Amino acid sequence: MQKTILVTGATSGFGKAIAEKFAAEKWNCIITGRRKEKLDALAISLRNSFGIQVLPLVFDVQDKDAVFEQIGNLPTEWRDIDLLVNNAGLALGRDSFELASLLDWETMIDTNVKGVMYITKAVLPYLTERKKGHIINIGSTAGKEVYKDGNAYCASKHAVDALSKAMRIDLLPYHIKVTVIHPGAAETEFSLVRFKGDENKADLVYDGYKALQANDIADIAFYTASLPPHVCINDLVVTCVAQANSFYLHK
Ligand code: NDP
Ligand code: 8X3
Repeated sequence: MQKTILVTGATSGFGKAIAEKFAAEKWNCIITGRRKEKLDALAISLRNSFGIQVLPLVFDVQDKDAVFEQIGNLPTEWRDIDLLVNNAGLALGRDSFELASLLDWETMIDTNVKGVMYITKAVLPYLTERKKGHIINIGSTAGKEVYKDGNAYCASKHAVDALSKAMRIDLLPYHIKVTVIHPGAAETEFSLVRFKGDENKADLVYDGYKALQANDIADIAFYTASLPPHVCINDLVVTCVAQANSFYLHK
């Protein structure tokens, strides 16, 4: 039977690569993001390249009403979701605690933490009803160690780590797998967003070593989702070979 993935934040980076990987493996895809043109272009490309069904949903994961409206009213044929990937997220700024912007902090918490909670709550009825399913949350090495000037972003990813543990425990009776993947530095639009469009600052992050690529995370997500029904990878930290953790990156 053809399977269905719902991946948030599919307009770029990990989310786009994950949608492309699962589509290539003939999964039907529900893809979400705020940038409609990018989402529609991806939907067309996935349908044309892989002959699968694609449902693009444009909304902001911070908008609780929009999340429950869009996910709660999925067409019947899209409700048998096998895999939810909570990927949408961002960092904004890299400033010391006393200097960092409150608005940036709120956006990170609202997106990375509350967004994951809203999406998961909205999707769960479809999984619990069938007593099966898999949730993959995208955490970060920033959710394992707090680094200087990482404050609210690190806190948000520690929250994703804790929420993943909580989901795994509470969802045991429903046979729902919960995996959290914690990538280290990866070359996507992440740093461009973090540094608010400053390409020089963003490029510097990936200068002097080969960072993780979006496809690496997509391959890992697919492997994680391809294991037998009784096997669940709970917690997976992945960095490029130049990086040991949040503190040590050899350039
Ligand atoms: P990108 O910036 O390339 O992609 C982020 C995606 O999230 C985009 O599709 C964006 O879509 C979506 N998104 C952001 N905010 C919202 C929102 N409020 N509502 C809906 N969608 C949103 O970055 P990555 O692919 O690198 O990031 C994906 C995840 O991986 C994030 O959670 C990030 O924290 C995490 N991560 C990234 C690492 C890295 O070094 N790149 C390392 C570890 C973890 P749109 O703008 O269209 O809404
Ligand atoms: C993204 C990786 O090191 O910038 O989560 O926090 S890092």
